[in-house]
Amino acid sequence: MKNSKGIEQAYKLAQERYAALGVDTEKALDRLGTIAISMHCWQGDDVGGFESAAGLSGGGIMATGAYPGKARTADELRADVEKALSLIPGKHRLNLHAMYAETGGKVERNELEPKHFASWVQWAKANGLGMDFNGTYFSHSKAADGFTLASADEGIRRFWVEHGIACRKIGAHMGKELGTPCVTNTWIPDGYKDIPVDRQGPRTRLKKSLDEMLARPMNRRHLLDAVEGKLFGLGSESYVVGSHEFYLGYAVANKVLLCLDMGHFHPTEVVSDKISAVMTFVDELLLHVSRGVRWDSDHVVILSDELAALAQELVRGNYLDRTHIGLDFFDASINRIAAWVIGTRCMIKAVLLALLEPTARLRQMEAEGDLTARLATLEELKTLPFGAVWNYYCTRANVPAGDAWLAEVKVYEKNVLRNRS
Ligand code: RNT
Ligand code: ZN
Repeated sequence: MKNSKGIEQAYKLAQERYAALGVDTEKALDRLGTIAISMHCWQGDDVGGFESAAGLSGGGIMATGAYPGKARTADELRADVEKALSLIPGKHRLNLHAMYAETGGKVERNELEPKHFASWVQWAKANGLGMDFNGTYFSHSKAADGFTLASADEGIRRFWVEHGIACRKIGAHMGKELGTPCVTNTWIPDGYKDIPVDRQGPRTRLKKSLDEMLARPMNRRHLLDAVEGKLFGLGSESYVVGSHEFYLGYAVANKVLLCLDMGHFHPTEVVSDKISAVMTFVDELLLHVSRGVRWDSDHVVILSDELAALAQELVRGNYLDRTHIGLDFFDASINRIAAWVIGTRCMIKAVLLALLEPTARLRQMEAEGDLTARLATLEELKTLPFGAVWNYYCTRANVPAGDAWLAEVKVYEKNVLRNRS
């Protein structure tokens, strides 16, 4: 897709097709340019972090695959993120985990401070990126028995509460420094592999821990707190303390953000259907855009029907301004930078598709009871020249259109990634 004249001609034709349906493509592209996607750092090193050479261990999440070239240091990870972002249209954000601290020696997680993220913040500033943040409640000796904030061991529970408090200070610092609120998310692995007798105790303790963590009010211009539930994980198949119902209740009662991860529900449940329900009761939402495949909740995001439906809900319900779109997947079996580029570009494509929908027209059909026309129109929309608009958007944003980004990733692989052992 090098021919920019061809891209422009194709766009003009597409623009006319959409205009005939009452859709202003220019308006859609301008709006699209304002939507920031929070790209997760952990795709770049298989959720390893830089605390130890061993990387990910325990916590019910697992990256599979052995593709060469993963980032081994923060500098390498930043370089890889920069490469990926250079191939993605628009201005976005970086989502960091606490285990990516640069401490220059052992610092316990409950003692982390903003200064341990100074290089990240400085780099984000230089690259014009906002940042989001996450406590890391896994891959740690104090999480070895599968319990953290819900632990019955008071010393362990306290340690993780302190970690949570530290993370909120770090998040607030990032938000203040970067001039955009830092969504600081809490996901914990706590649960049982087999059927528990006491389902109530751990949940009571989790509530207490969250209350302690969140006790100190913070400036919402700097920090937004989010909580993320899950149906099950590896090693927590029978019982997860922080279930969806638990956190939905917690978020509503405490006015924090709810995080919905697309891979965290029963396979027949869809997050797209939950948005309008949840948004009736919470002010703001964090999404972890992911793709569940059988037991895995974290495959690379593709332009699936569900991704399109998710974006449609955000646009149709006018929820974009109340939603923080974050990505959460990790695949170690393919080029990790390509994984970022594919997933992030697909998320943006889904939003564009939704912005190009003649929603008012469809709503009218529905309101008039013409459900035949509704179905017919929705199906016809699928073959409109969306690709021409997308390519034009990429060209306009000075990033490769079509599949031209892949050649750049291959060059980077040859020149940079291959030299990492
Ligand atoms: C795990 C959660 C969580 C993590 C990241 C690394 O099931 O989805 O969001 O994937 O924090
Ligand atoms: Zn998640």
